[in-house]
Amino acid sequence: MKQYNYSDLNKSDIQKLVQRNVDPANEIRTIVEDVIKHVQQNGDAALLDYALKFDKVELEKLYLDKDELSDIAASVTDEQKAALQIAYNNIYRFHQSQLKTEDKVETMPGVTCWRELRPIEKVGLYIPGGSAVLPSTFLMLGIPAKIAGCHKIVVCSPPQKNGKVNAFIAYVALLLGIDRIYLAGGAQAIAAMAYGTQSITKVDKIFGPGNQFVTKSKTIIQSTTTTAIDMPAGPSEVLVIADETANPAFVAADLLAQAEHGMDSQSILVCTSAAIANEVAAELDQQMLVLPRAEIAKTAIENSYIVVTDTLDNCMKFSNEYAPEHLILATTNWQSIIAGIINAGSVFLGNLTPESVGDYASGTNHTLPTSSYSRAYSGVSVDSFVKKITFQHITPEGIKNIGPSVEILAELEGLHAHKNAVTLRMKE
Ligand code: HSO
Ligand code: ZN
Repeated sequence: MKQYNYSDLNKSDIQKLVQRNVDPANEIRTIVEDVIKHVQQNGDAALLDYALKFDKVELEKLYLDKDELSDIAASVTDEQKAALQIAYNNIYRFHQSQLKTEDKVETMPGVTCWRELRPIEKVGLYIPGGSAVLPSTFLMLGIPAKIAGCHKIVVCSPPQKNGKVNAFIAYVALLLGIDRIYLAGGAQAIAAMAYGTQSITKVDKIFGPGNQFVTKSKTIIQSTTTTAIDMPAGPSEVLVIADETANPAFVAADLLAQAEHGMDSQSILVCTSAAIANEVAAELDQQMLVLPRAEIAKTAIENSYIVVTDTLDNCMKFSNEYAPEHLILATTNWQSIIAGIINAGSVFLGNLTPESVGDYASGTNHTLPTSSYSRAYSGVSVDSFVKKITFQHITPEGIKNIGPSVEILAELEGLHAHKNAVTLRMKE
């Protein structure tokens, strides 16, 4: 792995290091715009065309219903079902706690304001089916959508060559009480959920990760339709902060876990000594040898690096500049540095907390802001599936208290109809 000394880096070096692979991707935009247009104009027929063209399967119909999903899910073993159930329960428990009723606030006597949650009515979940099929992502999106109470949950996932979805995806649909999966993938699935087709309902918000085509499609429909998206998504990434109390084998395993996601993934180590860096690098080379996805991990590691500095404080400074999706604090001193975290999607504390537990089953969501968006975005949660509507109520005492100030404010803005709406009520 490439290695840098923090003390040798000036501001612009750091800026270059923390910059993610920005792909101008105009080529991708052109392809995706064509796909979107085709779906907009031809609906289901376009989706069937693309299933043939991109997924290499001739579909008889565009979806799988409950009975078909049950048949497909039959191959899931009891052991696998039990593990999925534990993940389901923990994710459910943690997300359930996010549903909170807020207090009403009397801002002045007779003037009361509050907020109430309402679910986003129609949501679309995109479950990728590319190089790794991720039923865990289905849990991470489906559970908060259910808890929020979204009325319509449209799920799209690309068909496999046999015209079906993977057994685990089918099983998770049944766990979530979702009775239908649409067999559509890529940019076309996003377009279908944003514009609606004969069989797919137009949704209010689309969630889920995907390849560059899916991501581009999400960013385009966000500005051309009334459908919102969860967040801009890029390749997955982890930053590990380690000191001499870290376990180099654990750290190497965490870096590789991230690297195996994709060749464009990034695994960054920021540590307090060159000795730690060397131990981790040696471990990483060893562990890589036996990984089935070593080819992918190797490329990702080539695009990754180590920064060596002398204090945990400097490690945190670099991490906040990088603004990672996942931050692992591989140190027994994690408690003393938590307060210094400014930018991160999800944080893993201490030597026994690998990112993998959050990816699957601790309860936190793994749909997180990448590409330094953790500076301004939060990961997916129940909040992502609800709107918070504000309410206010004024009593006779309230209009007396607040009316005169509003009259003056309306007057100073020259908006006399506004003023009148208050004046008439004050005369009552
Ligand atoms: N690390 C990925 C999530 C995931 N890992 C799914 C395994 N399966 C993005 O946070
Ligand atoms: Zn992962």
